[in-house]
Amino acid sequence: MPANLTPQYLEAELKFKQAKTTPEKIKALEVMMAIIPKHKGTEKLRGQLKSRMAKLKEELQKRPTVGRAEQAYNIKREGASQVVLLGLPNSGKSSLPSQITNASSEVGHYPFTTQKPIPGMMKFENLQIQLVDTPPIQLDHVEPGFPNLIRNADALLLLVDLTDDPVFQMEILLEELDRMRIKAVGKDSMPSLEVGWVSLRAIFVGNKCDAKNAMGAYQKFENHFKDDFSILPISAREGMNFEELKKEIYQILNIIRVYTKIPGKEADLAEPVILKKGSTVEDVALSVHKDFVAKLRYAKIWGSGKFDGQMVKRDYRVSEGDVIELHM
Ligand SMILES: Nc1nc2c(ncn2[C@@H]2O[C@H](COP(=O)(O)OP(=O)(O)OP(=O)(O)O)[C@@H](O)[C@H]2O)c(=O)[nH]1
Ligand SMILES: [Mg+2]
Repeated sequence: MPANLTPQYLEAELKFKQAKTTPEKIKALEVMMAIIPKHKGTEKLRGQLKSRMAKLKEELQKRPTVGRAEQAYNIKREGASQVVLLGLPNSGKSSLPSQITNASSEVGHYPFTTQKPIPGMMKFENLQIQLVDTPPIQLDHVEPGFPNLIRNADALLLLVDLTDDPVFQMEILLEELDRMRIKAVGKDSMPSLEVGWVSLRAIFVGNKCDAKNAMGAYQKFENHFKDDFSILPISAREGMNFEELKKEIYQILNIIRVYTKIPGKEADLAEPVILKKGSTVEDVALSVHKDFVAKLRYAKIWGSGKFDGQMVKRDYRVSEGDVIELHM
């Protein structure tokens, strides 16, 4: 008997194949299991999905044993996204989170002040974004666990000191990332890479723009990289350009915020549902409750629809700011 899989199922399967982490895979598999047509022709496949799920859950339990140094690099994700801050010694990495997050990293006028990554939460409008301060990137040494922390980030802030040849600093950073098989990319380009490589969106930040001659150095730095990357001067110490920086961070994360409402009630605009750009009504349902996906019949939408309260199907792509009423 043919399996007769629906387009929704095939789409869910594609998401499963694209999932990078075990929790992401589990989430995608849950959707597949919920929406797979339940008839004789899919019996075998349903069995396979079940055992795959069991294996994934086992994998999640069986955390590999890691050394203490490596453990320090295992930063629990919190908030809408995780952004990792990278730079050479003394570039001012720790000065930034001390000012724009709830965490405080030690700031020192000497290099190698920061010895392990320190997460903090940065508020942007109605969102909390995690910013992770890190020990400096070194030329000849990488702490175990550091490459993984970077690879798993949603985006990077590459920070250079404008008082000390910023173009050269950035070239070193990019080279070190290359050695970890990480490709920093700008807003638009997501190149296809060889197996084992990851590409991560990055913002180039020139710090210490308050210092003498820093803006001259910034001009050169900007001219050198502006075709490919978003670039911004800041002063972590004096608090210059923080609002622009936060906006740039949100832009590069490739996420959207939508809001759900119950019929007859207003949406709570303080509680966004955070989704990847390109997500559908079905993804909205999944993020509210996994059982909703199978039961979902249609949604009504305010915002990107042709008119307020337009009825849309589960594969409708939602946009930033949409208000969505799910109907079961
Ligand atoms: N003028 C100026 N100095 C800054 C600025 N940001 C940081 N500094 C100074 O740069 C030095 C290093 O700052 P940190 O924030 O500790 O730098 P870091 O990159 O975390 O250093 P490591 O942890 O050692 O890698 C300190 O003396 C800071 O006061 C800035 O915006 N302007
Ligand atoms: Mg530091």
